Amino acid sequence: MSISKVSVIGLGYIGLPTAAVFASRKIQVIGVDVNQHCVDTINRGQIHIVEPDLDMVVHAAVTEGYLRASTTAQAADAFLIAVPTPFREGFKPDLSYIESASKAIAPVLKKGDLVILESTSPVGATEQMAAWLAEARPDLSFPQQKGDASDIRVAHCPERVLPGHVLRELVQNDRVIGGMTEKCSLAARALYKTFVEGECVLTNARTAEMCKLTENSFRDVNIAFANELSIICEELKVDVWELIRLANRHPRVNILQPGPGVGGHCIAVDPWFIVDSAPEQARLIRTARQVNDSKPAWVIEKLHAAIGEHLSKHPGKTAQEVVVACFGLAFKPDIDDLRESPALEITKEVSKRHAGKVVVVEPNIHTLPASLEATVLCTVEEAIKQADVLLLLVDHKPFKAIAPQSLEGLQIVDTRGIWPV
Ligand code: SAJ
Repeated sequence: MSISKVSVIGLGYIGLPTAAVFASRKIQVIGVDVNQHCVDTINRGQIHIVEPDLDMVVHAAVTEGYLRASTTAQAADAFLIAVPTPFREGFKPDLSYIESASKAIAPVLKKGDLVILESTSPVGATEQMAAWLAEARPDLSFPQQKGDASDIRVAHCPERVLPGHVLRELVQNDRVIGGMTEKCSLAARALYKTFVEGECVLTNARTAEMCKLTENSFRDVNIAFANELSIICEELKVDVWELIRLANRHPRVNILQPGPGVGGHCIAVDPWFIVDSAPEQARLIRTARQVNDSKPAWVIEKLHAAIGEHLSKHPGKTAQEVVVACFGLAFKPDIDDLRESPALEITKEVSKRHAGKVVVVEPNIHTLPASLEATVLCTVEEAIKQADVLLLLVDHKPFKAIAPQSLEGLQIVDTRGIWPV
């Protein structure tokens, strides 16, 4: 099949970089998004999200005429759906964005087109998408009806890029491609091979869906192991950071790092899709989610204990006079992304509960979110100068560079193990 025009539906953290990379290979790309502001921004050659170097690639793609954004679907040879798949009440996956995207592209589909679902999805979502498309276009045939002889090819190809390294990983990572039939897989591979330097490995749609969920659940379970160790070590008075360093010297042990909880839009969400599909069987995966989700409350308890300890060393002082400094709001180090961040949740809770002043250090942002209006954004130096109790939540580079002697005498809760305690 020859692909001269690609349409990417959903211009967020995955869709926009993908659209831009196709365009950088001189393929005509139409990006579609329901958000008018995002469409206008892209058509001006600018971006509405934060990702290193993406602004340059989008700017070049738009000025050279290869990338154009629109709020309505238009005809193309291949459609990539990269819309969100959040969960609703009870951790049930919400496929409504995929349904809307399917209904939006259905009218412009023509014989020979390829439709790829890139959104992280529960097992069976690609088949469901194909069913929605078939319902809207009874004049065309789909793989579930005609197998390899279908008019439309359908595949699932999950994204696996790490925020902050998206442009490099999009090109270099291996891709798992799960077609509804073999011809679907081959068509999708031909498309990705226009820019993917990694291997494109073929499988079926259900395995590809499960593969993506498995990767993120694997990480979640391993982080939960580290988080559980940190809670056990606190009870046993063992330094968990030293413990993990030592255990990792074993050639077949590689424990991840404990933290204040798991944030981001993927690792804290995707395992629930497995739990929802197999609630009886997914015991370990569910428990890992619960362990990681319970970590912020444990950190807040530790902070209260530290405030209590400070007060016991300073008789006559009241909690109102204790200044707490929270270091870091982002969901992981050296990025400015605060969405789904346990550090942000903890800081909000501290600012609500603590009677005294709360200051915040987050070197990657210039203004605090509205939910933290009761706190003050300040520099590392200002925070150390005025605070009595420091709460380290994110291991940003500038925090690792703080000289240990400047922390002497301060009460510290370090959820990342970077400061001497
Ligand atoms: N975290 C820890 N301890 C660790 C590692 C991570 O507490 O040892 C925490 C981080 O602080 C953060 C959260 O986990 O709050 C998630 O961060 P991350 O760097 O592990 O992952 P994400 O969410 O940025 O990206 C993940 C990646 N998946 C895997 O590494 C298996 C990425 O490749 C996926 O493409 C992405 O999810 C996604 O979109 O699904």
